Amino acid sequence: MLPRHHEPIVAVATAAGRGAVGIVRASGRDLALLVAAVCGSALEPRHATHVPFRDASGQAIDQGLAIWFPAPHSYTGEDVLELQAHGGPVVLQLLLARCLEAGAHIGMRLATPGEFTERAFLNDKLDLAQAEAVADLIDASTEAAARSAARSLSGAFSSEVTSLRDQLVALRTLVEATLDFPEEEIDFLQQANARERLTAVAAALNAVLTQAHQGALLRDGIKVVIAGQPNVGKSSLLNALAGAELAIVTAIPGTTRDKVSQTIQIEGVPLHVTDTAGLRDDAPRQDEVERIGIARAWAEIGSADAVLFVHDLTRGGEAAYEAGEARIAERLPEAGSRLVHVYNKADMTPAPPMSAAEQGAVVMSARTGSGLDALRQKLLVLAGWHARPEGGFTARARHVQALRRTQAHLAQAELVLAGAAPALELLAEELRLAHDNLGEITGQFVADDLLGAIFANFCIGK
Ligand SMILES: Nc1nc2c(ncn2[C@@H]2O[C@H](COP(=O)(O)OP(=O)(O)O)[C@@H](O)[C@H]2O)c(=O)[nH]1
Ligand SMILES: [Mg+2]
Repeated sequence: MLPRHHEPIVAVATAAGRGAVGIVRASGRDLALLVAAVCGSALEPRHATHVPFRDASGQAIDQGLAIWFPAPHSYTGEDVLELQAHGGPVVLQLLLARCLEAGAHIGMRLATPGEFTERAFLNDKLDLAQAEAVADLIDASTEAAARSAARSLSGAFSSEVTSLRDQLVALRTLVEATLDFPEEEIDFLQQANARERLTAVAAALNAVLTQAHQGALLRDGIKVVIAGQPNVGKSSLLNALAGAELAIVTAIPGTTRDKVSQTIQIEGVPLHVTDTAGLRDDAPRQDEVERIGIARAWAEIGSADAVLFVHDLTRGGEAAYEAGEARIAERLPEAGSRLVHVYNKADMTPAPPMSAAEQGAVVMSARTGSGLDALRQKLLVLAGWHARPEGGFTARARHVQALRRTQAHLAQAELVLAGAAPALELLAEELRLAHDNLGEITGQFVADDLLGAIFANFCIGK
């Protein structure tokens, strides 16, 4: 039996549903017989040929373009056959079934999600960061995210990582060579400028980390929760940010019960904004639904990257309202960096002077839209976004974490080297660990279960 990664696979590569064109794609080590069976004859490599796609009895299922990519010049590095048929679900299922049947003698099976790209990775067509960029490009929720993913796919991120790795390898070679000649070790390292070189790698790594963090933001965005007492204008704020009437707005307290979420984009950064039920502890006892809504609101707040605490300017001074504000403030976690005070309904009444704690608060009106731009900018700052010229790449949280671990090992290495009598074994070990962590990004060193987790999130047929 063939190992899983060598079994021939087939899948519908286009999205489910009706379309002008639908594609069935097969990949495997030797698909020549499959081509002959389905297309009626051999095909010229990498040429589009118009052929009838035949079933086992020789009848045409459909006709369309067939493209034959013999190994190794294909997406996966194996033989690949692409059939471009009419994009109807039934036609494509028939073609898929036909490929399974015609390839049964070589063990043809359905591809799992991302399996074509996984093969491309295993056959060195792409490194792991590039393979991940394929999925990120497909899943991109904003134009900026798509452009950055395309740059990662073309290797912009990988080449930064590779350059770091080359510098690290040179340093490791130097240190390991020194280990073999203990009598001259320190002189040797000094002459080779080991310290300066290490500082230079660490600085280059910091720059890549900053970029990767921005790239991860573009891909993943941040989670923003709108919270506050009933009727302060939370749902109106969500609608204003989204530019659409998503959440129900009424003058009745307790209108929003379940959470309403929407992804909006600001300068290309996706923000996943959730409107919640108004927080109050005097919700009518019999109103089970509202009480569950409030519990959910607190859960959302707990997992948010940023919380917009909305206040109603028209009700300042009302005793019950002020008491409610104080109770919420008490329970908000880590008030501070993640919390933005938003004073709403500025169209009704002038804003009072802000206390020192509320400097940086936003005064706005969900009704007129005043103050919304300031709030958007505030959210970008909270997200950690730095507007920058074109040229960024997408990255994932996984990459950012690997870079942080690399950074920590380099910092350790710098500490060791700064000592009067540096322990060179320790230095060598920190450099090795830094190298390993860096290698996880491009997939040089990577565990099988991590690979499985990465490709499981792809579409089938990709
Ligand atoms: N004048 C004025 N009214 C607002 C503003 N924002 C919301 N409202 C009104 O306040 C009431 C409660 O709004 P809503 O968004 O449902 O508040 P929520 O309970 O916090 O979600 C509604 O009658 C809105 O029309 C605003 O900026 N100005
Ligand atoms: Mg509401």
